[in-house]
Amino acid sequence: MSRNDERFDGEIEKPEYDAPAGGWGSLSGILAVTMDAEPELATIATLRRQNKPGGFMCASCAWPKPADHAPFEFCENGAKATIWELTRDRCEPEFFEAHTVSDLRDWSDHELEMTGRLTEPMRYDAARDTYVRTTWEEAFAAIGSRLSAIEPKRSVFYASGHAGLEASYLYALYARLHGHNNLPQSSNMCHETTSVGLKEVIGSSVGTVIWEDLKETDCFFFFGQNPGTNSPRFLKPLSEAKKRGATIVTFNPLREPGLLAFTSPQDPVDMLTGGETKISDHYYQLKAGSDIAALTGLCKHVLERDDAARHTGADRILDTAFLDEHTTGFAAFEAFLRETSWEKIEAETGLSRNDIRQAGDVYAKAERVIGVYGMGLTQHPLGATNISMFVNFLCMRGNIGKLGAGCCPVRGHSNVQGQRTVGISEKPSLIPNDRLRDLFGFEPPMEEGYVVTEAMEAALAGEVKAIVSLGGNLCRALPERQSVEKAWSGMDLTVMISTKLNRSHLHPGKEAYILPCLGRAEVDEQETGNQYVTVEDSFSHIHASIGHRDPASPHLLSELEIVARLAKATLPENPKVTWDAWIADYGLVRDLIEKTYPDDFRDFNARMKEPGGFWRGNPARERIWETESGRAEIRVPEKLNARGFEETAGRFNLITVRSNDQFNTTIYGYTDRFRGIEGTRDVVLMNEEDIAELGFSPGDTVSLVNDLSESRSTTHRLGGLVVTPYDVPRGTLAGYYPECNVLVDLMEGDELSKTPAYKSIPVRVERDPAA
Ligand SMILES: Nc1nc2c(c(=O)[nH]1)N[C@H]1C(S)=C(S)[C@@H](COP(=O)(O)OP(=O)(O)OC[C@H]3O[C@@H](n4cnc5c(=O)[nH]c(N)nc54)[C@H](O)[C@@H]3O)O[C@H]1N2
Ligand SMILES: Nc1nc2c(c(=O)[nH]1)N[C@H]1C(S)=C(S)[C@@H](COP(=O)(O)OP(=O)(O)OC[C@H]3O[C@@H](n4cnc5c(=O)[nH]c(N)nc54)[C@H](O)[C@@H]3O)O[C@H]1N2
Ligand SMILES: [Mo]
Repeated sequence: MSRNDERFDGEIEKPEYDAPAGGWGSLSGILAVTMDAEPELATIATLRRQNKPGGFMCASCAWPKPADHAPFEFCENGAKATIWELTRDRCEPEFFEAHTVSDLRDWSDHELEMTGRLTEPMRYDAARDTYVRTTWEEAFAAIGSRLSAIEPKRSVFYASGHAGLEASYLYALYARLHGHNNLPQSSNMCHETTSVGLKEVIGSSVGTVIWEDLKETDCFFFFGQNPGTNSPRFLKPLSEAKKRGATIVTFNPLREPGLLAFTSPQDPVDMLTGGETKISDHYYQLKAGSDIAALTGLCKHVLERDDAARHTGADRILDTAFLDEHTTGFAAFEAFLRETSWEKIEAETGLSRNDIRQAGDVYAKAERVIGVYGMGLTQHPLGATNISMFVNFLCMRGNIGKLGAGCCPVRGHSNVQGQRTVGISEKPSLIPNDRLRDLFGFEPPMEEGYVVTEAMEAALAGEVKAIVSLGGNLCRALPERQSVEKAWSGMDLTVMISTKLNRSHLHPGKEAYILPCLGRAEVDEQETGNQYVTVEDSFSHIHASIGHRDPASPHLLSELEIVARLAKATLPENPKVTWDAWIADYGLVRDLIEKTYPDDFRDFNARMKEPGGFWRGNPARERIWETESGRAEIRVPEKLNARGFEETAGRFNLITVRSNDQFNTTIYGYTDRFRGIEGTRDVVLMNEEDIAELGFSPGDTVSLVNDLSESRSTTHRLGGLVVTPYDVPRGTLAGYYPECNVLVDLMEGDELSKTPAYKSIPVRVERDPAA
């Protein structure tokens, strides 16, 4: 039996390195961080309030918060994020006195974060190469005067998906009042492929699924999303769906234990008996980047079954009513499916046609299918084509806009989707400029701003002089670390609004500030009392969040106050722009959001505390298609794989993934419990046959070299990686993000949205010289 015939439709075999996701393993995972970061007992009380009405919304991922919540409505990683934020460790001005910035560059990302919460505003002193304590007044005045001296379009205001809707709305307003649309966001590295690609084909830039659908669906298809690690609260509705008979089919090059089995830490019986729910019924390990071909195969099989049904007079397999009434382009797609041979599909995916047919049968039998995807589809040169193919697949049986069905991109940061909703966008065409004009009496800038990779390229070319970063850690998150660090330190001004120390602080511009802010679980006391903030989850539900904890330091300001005071120090006075009143009462900002986006935010202040949040609606869910054609657009893919390079001998496709002991560039520890990797992140996961063919042995130390980077000024190379045998298809390698980012080309990304190709990295493997 070939490896690709491996199925999980009988008894599930547990990978030997794994215990089910959730369960005791997840509790011990939390405990490991707990012991590291020494939380107070009060932290446990805080965890009880997480993701519940009257409490605060998790600062980790954007997975929705249900109305009917469990006693503990958090997961291993949400708990880690909270404990991490509420650490007792402090990174105080005295710390910086003892360490120059150059010295700190030798520290690991983990060590930097472990210094604890930042407590006071800091200014970089170039003469001493260290950050020194400053006052908020000095910081705002200096930053304001520096920014107003730079031509507006030479500044960039980045946001990393954490800050609430109120601060984000004001941040976007600040940029536009200043005169630019340089508002890149973390989704530029993430689901921008969805924002642009999904929008083109169904008219919605966000997913169409909500909680009700999870409860009604018969079947999930997972493409390139890893819930066990990245959205663990998803495992609960998944195992509930399984218990009522739903089927789960997964396409992923790696066998991800979190997609195989789950034990609910909320279920005492499961916990005591070790009872576990099998997650995926079928698991197909396709070659990285071959989803277009796999989806072509699935659609081809559906078409072939429909042909057979027509022949025998049985019920049609295609939802012809949906295709006729709601889509355009199906005829060309049908011709493409007939022309594309199974041989080609097998060669691209490494899967057999029988496997794909088996998955296609599951699809054809299910009445209501939810398609779930994540970074495995978005972070490729043809990421947008991946998504349009995924939509084609769903459309064939009318699986968009009906109960229990739909398209479910799983978003990353807790408010990444919401920040886009309230105006953090580099595209003026997405902004209600007329309303901004009326509300604030100014002429909004119409020149399109930079996405985040373009901003770095422009900085390298000397065209961007200043960056303000509302959260985030671009020096680690972006590709080509070597170039990004250079871009950062070449700027006139770098301003980081942060909770913890990270590498981006260590490449200061000529003038540089660290502005420490409150975390989401902390009290945000203003003139009118403790303030609520709001966030939007992956299902477009808006939730209020309020902190109860004492701030980590009396000097911290909220993100909203920092943004508003920066703006006030930068911009000329405008009677319609009342920063101080907005700082005093965030409810006034919500009124502005409602006036700017009346359809989405009707009765915002009244509705924000609804259990489960309020839904801001989605026309595509009602089968109203806000596309150019007014229909869902079925498109023919131009290629069968999403890679931007040819497969040649010795060239591998490296994908970069997350461990369950990290949140993006924040490294909690060195245990990837699910994948059975302990004590290091410097590994390259390889198929055993590839290891043997290259003449390596497990445990050897190798370098990865970007196979196409020689034509550029710097060769992208990363050494010191330990060869680790893993269940991954031949030709595909996996390594950790962010360590592998030096290997990714800054400007190699999705053709439509420019999302970096973090899952399509052409590399060759070289033996490291003996140490
Ligand atoms: N604990 C934790 N939670 C997080 C984060 C975190 O770092 N840690 N990050 C947050 C953020 S910002 C985001 S965007 C999300 C990301 O969450 P995910 O979308 O799950 O992202 P990844 O872990 O990057 O990759 C997902 C999966 O894609 C698979 N994959 C790689 N290449 C391909 C391919 O070509 N085809 C297919 N079908 N699959 C492929 C990988 O094997 C992996 O299982 O998680 C959020 N939640
Ligand atoms: N190779 C590779 N690279 C990738 C990816 C990949 O899959 N592979 N994924 C990409 C994706 S999906 C994303 S979203 C980006 C992430 O890119 P970013 O969003 O830029 O990075 P984060 O690691 O999430 O940012 C962490 C920092 O945010 C600050 N922070 C934490 N909480 C708060 C808060 O509440 N407020 C404020 N103001 N600051 C806070 C802390 O200082 C912390 O150090 O990385 C991308 N990079
Ligand atoms: Mo993300």
